[in-house]
Amino acid sequence: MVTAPRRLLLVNGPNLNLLGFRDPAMYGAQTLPDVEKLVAQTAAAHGFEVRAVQSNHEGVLLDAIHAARLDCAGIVINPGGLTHTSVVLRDALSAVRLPVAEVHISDIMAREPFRQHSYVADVAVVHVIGEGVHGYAAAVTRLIDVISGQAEG
Ligand code: CA2
Repeated sequence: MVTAPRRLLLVNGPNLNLLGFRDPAMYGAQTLPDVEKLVAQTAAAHGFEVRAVQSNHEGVLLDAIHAARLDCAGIVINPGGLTHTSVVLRDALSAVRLPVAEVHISDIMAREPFRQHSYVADVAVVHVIGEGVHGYAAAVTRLIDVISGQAEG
């Protein structure tokens, strides 16, 4: 029997390094390190560790996603603006065949029309949208439920 690794990859896309420094009315006051700590603590409560990556460069995100197939059980991702533009990001997530949780801090369905389509949505099994930064914690819990269900099945 092969045991799944108890590790998640957390991916934050372009501009999310600015969390807490700009636009708190839209994205809240917490910083990216706050988000990464919240995700790590939530995962640790379920016995999982987290590898976190944030980049403003699409290729760096693709490389991190590809590497995850070797040692992660699932991916939590807020692709930022790439959500609405990136076929290559979607293809990478699909290719690694890991369960994916898509997170958006804001309610993209209530914003501009160009934000209302996600290229990632149908390759993700968990979607948490518009719950603020706490949505990341909900995504971790729901993703670990999926992973645990797969392990039992
Ligand atoms: O609501 C989300 O989480 C988004 O993924 C955030 C993206 C946006 O393009 C998506 O439509 C929805 C933007 C991330 C930029 O983050 C900033 C944070 C602070 C200040 C400026 C940008």
